[in-house]
Amino acid sequence: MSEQLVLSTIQGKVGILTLNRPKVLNALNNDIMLALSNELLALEKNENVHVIVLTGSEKAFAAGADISAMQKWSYMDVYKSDYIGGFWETMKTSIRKPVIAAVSGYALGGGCELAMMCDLIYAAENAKFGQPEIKLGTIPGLGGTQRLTRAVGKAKAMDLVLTGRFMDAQEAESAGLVARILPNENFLDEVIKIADGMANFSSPVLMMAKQCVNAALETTLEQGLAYERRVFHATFALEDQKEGMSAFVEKRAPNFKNM
Ligand code: CO8
Repeated sequence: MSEQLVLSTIQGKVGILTLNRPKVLNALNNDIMLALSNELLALEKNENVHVIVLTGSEKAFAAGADISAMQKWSYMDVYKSDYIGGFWETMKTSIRKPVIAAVSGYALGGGCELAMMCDLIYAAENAKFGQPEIKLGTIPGLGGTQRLTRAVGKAKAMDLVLTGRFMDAQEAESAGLVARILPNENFLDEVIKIADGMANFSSPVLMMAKQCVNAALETTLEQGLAYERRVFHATFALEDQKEGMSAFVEKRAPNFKNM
């Protein structure tokens, strides 16, 4: 039987997807990206899941696109493949629940780009980020020059892309790529604990909050503020807003119904 490329498990209201090509440090190819798309869509449809965590192994989140597969590709092969570009379409249009990248070890090339497609990144102390494509005679092709520049600014993005050097977790956090660093020990459990905290809030409000933060990168400030205000108004149509504010006033824990 062929190995499952992406493992999917559910803990409480958190769906956990684990990239599973450990022998090649989770190098990304068409099959693994397709499997990841399918598993993400399944978790998105599952009403019991409120937050999704995407992770790899202790040694590697993902060490990039599969170089052995790409080695002999012609222009037409690479033009036709666009496998992770297609994956981004799924993330952007179909996945409304928050997706957390839990990065332990290497997140390089397409691996770093995959982590940046998620809504936020938590890094283990041993995490290493980079866009080393320059060493292979090519450039980042899945957002590395764009999302990295937005996350860490032009100077550092230029430095990383032109030298191909790796950035450790500390540097990635101070540069703004990573939301938090967590100890290597029990790293995934700690990320799941944080995800579980989010997952106990109202699911529709989580989705609205994610959508608004993401809009900040796509709009002018005025457009973004107007959009946020409209979505803020919309939360007042939810029972969960009534419940959240009533619970505060009545000094009790809220019981969100996700509606
Ligand atoms: N592709 C294929 N195999 C890989 C990859 C990869 N990206 N990374 C590691 N492997 C394999 C190695 O070949 C090795 O296999 P084997 O045991 O059969 O020799 C195994 O994984 C373990 O790797 P190492 O022995 O090299 O482990 P080390 O601990 O010595 O080194 C590194 C770890 C530093 C991560 C090293 O493996 C490395 O530099 N890897 C390549 C990193 C890289 O260059 N990534 C960028 C790839 S290009 C890319 O991502 C472009 C994205 C755009 C794609 C667009 C598609 C349409």
